[in-house]
Amino acid sequence: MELRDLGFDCWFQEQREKLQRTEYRVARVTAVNRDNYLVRNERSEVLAELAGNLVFSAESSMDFPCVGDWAFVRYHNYDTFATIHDLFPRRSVLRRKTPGKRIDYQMIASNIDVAFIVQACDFDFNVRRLERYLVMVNEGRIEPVLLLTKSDLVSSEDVEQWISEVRQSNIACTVIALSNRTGFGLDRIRSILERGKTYCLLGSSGVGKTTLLNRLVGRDLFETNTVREKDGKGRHTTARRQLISLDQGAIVIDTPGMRELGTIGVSSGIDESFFEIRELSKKCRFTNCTHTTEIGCALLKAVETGELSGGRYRSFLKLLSESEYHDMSYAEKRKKDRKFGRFIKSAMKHNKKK
Ligand SMILES: Nc1nc2c(ncn2[C@@H]2O[C@H](COP(=O)(O)OP(=O)(O)OP(=O)(O)O)[C@@H](O)[C@H]2O)c(=O)[nH]1
Ligand SMILES: [Mg+2]
Ligand SMILES: [Zn+2]
Repeated sequence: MELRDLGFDCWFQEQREKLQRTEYRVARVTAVNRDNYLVRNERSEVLAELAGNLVFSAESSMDFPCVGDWAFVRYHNYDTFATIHDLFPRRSVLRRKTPGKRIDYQMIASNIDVAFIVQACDFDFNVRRLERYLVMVNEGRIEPVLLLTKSDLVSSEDVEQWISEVRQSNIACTVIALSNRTGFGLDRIRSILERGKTYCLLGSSGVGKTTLLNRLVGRDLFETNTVREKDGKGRHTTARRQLISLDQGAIVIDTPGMRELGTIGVSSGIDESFFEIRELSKKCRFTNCTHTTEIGCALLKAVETGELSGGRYRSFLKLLSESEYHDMSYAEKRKKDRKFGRFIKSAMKHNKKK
């Protein structure tokens, strides 16, 4: 195995030459535990700890290693243990805002090429949630692919219906329906996996992320669990994020099911995920249009004529207000906090009247 097989491509090679940290070796962070890390290089995977300088210079959670990071490390005890001294710049990141008022991010993974957003056909399909994931993925400059699992539990008409709902929402990403049980669709997934590229599995608990990974590995390497009978929800079986190399050369990161995505806190991903709304809004009469009550608002008009679906419009407004909220100062936030609920409510009500 070479570093290239772990995803160390020319971009990282260039960074390495630029940074000139020749006193260190290079390894990829494959798991983050409570007190330590796992790092892998072309030879082996070993436990690692943070070097003091990294701990002391860290200013936020973003400065700590996350799964997928490339790191400058030193090996000890005949290469059985490592210390992490610095991180490579990240080419892409998946992160979400931590719940609560404090503005901090929880890192999900880094240096991902493709994010598989996984939803189960039988209990989990939801376009609005998909849009939230897309904002996060687009903001991280990562290519999204939607996987609809458990196609064996619904009719093929249902699957068609879900896919057309996605298309009606102007979501252009690749959609693959599959069944881990029958194997339907797995060939299509295998055919898009490329050697040396990193893929990340995202989605609610119980949708079959780990089962899919086991199918790709070819044996039951990782623990999976049945979903609860009463609501079909998962049991949060996967407890930590980890990076796995497949025999055919692709790299996959499995993640624990997310309870919620949290507020988005970013606006750049929204523009990409709602590009048709962004285009439309250029036609609003006022450049600072809030798209809620203004005369001459192109969005409100489009909802009225049915050109834009009410659901997608509400979803856009909601994500937009979350991101604006994030960009405000603390004082502004406290003031807006009280108004915020009312704002959303009235925007929704306004739209319902249409
Ligand atoms: N019928 C059917 N069941 C599936 C399919 N994929 C997964 N399952 C079942 O769904 C349950 C949950 O699968 P997991 O792979 O543990 O789900 P997960 O997304 O990894 O869940 P967390 O680790 O909790 O986030 C298991 O009982 C799987 O056997 C599928 O395509 N069809
Ligand atoms: Mg799992
Ligand atoms: Zn407008």
